[in-house]
Amino acid sequence: MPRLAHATALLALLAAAPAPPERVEAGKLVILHPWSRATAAAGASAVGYLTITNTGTAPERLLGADCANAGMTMLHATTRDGAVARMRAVESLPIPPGGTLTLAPGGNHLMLMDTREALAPGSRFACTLRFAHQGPVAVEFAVQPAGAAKAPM
Ligand SMILES: [Cu+2]
Repeated sequence: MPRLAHATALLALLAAAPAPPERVEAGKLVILHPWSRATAAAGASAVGYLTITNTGTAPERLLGADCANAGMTMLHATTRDGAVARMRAVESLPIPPGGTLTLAPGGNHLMLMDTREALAPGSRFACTLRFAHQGPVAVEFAVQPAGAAKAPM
C-alpha cells in the first residue's frame, strides 16, 4: 500500500509538472523560447524561431536542425529587396562569442518542409539543433496561433 500511494503521488506530480523548459543550456550556449506557428494541414511548410546566445569565448555556428515531424528542415535567411522579402537557404549562421543569434519573423528562421501533420496551437514538437562545435542539442518548439508575431514571454 505505501508503494501504491507513492506511485499515485508521483503520478500527481507528473500531471502537475510544468511544460518543458523554454530555456536550454548546452555548453556555452543558452537557447531561449523555441516557437513556431500553427499550420492548417499536413504537407505545409512551417517555421522555427528561437534565440541562441553564445556565452563562451569561441565562435559557434548553427548548422541547421533535424525535426522528426518534417521531411526536411532548412536554415533560411530573409533579405529585403525593396518592399519584397526573399528567403534563401544558408549553410550556417554564426554566433560570435558574447553574441546572440536571433531567428525571428522577417529574418533568419528554420523552415520545416513537408510537415507530416498540421501543427496545432498549444502543441509542441521536438527538433535537434546542430552546432559546429557543441554538436546536437535537443529543443522543443511551442506552437503559437497562426498569426503570432513573437514568442510569448
Ligand atoms: Cu523560409
